[in-house]
Amino acid sequence: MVAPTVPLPAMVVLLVAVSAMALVSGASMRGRHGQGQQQGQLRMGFYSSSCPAAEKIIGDYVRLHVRRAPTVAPALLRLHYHDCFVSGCDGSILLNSTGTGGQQAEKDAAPNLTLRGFDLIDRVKTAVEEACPGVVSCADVLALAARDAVAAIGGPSWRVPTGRRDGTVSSVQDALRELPNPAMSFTELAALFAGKGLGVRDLVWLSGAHTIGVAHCSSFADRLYGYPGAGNGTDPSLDATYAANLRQHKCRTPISNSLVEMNPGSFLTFDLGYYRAVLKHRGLLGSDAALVTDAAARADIASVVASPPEVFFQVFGRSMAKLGAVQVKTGSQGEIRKSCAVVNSSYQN
Ligand SMILES: *[C@@H]1O[C@H](CO)[C@@H](O)[C@H](O)[C@H]1NC(C)=O
Ligand SMILES: *[C@@H]1O[C@H](CO)[C@@H](O)[C@H](O)[C@H]1NC(C)=O
Ligand SMILES: *[C@@H]1O[C@H](CO)[C@@H](O)[C@H](O)[C@H]1NC(C)=O
Ligand SMILES: CC(=O)N[C@H]1CO[C@H](CO)[C@@H](O)[C@@H]1O
Repeated sequence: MVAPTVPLPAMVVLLVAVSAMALVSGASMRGRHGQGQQQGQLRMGFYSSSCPAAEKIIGDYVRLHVRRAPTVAPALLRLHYHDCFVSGCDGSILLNSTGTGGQQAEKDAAPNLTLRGFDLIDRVKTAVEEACPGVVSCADVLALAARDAVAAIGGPSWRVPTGRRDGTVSSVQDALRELPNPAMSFTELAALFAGKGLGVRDLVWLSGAHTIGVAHCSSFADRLYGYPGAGNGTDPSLDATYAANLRQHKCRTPISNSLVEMNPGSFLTFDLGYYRAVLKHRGLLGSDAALVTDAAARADIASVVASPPEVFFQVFGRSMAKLGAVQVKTGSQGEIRKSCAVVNSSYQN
């Protein structure tokens, strides 16, 4: 069974629909700065005549697997987010590094080493290829799969207009330059988001994805050990009781590779626990803690925490729709990859 989706008040649904349409045209406007190739537009049901079963094949496959392994949901959400942040939502995160002397792919960038879900996307793509060979892009498969996985654990759903084309380049250097880094300040994060056409509120709401998932100790160990200027080595912006607990139980050494739930106690439930933790200075990553260093962001978070969960679902979904349109390739740009791990010119049967 599909996990129940929370019924949204009619007004909220209307608002989401309106903003999603606005975003689609926003995407095509951004696309016009492209490389002189023919531009298209993302639109709802792009494959409705070329591959009518595509969205159902993807959704059914994802729901089946999320039921068996719910951690697939945070994994796919993170994969889609990383894909969009590095050279746009063009499936480049899915490409393997090429052989000797070849390009080292985004997949192999240090922050990406803990990404999961590649195999699942490859299998979904295979299922879609069986129905309609060479029609549906890997970028769209990933965007739809991430949405369906989050909805399948009872999280929000959002509109995913399709028509993304796949990129042919994946570069570890681009990944290191474009990906947010957990140690960035609020200003640095906001600037990075602005470079992608995303606002400060998108930064705040997309961070809400940390309500599901886990983080390796190594990604926040600098806040627990040897923090610059802190006599006891602990980042003073981290709640002291929580910090002591982490050092004693979860992350006993700075190089510990243990996993810690980013929303302790409900890391597979899309709820307000993450924002409550952040307000109590219990956000794990430096970038989580950074959110409450900005007064407006802190007020936004407090307001969502005080509201019914549907409000978080609505703002999160709206920002996800925006993220999914970042620097997309459309029209005749890019290609429709046959296998998500390799570009068409390297594809071998
Ligand atoms: C570390 O020291 C600071 C003051 O220098 C204090 O505010 C904080 O609570 C201490 N943290 C821990 C984990 O002891
Ligand atoms: C990519 O390769 C597949 C299989 O050969 C083909 O169906 C598809 O049209 C190709 N796409 C592009 C844009 O070259
Ligand atoms: C991509 O890399 C993965 C992991 O190294 C490997 O299992 C897979 O076979 C590769 N896919 C292709 C199409 O080369
Ligand atoms: C664990 C790990 O490999 N961390 C690396 C993540 O990437 C940054 C660069 O963005 C490196 O400095 C870290 O060492």
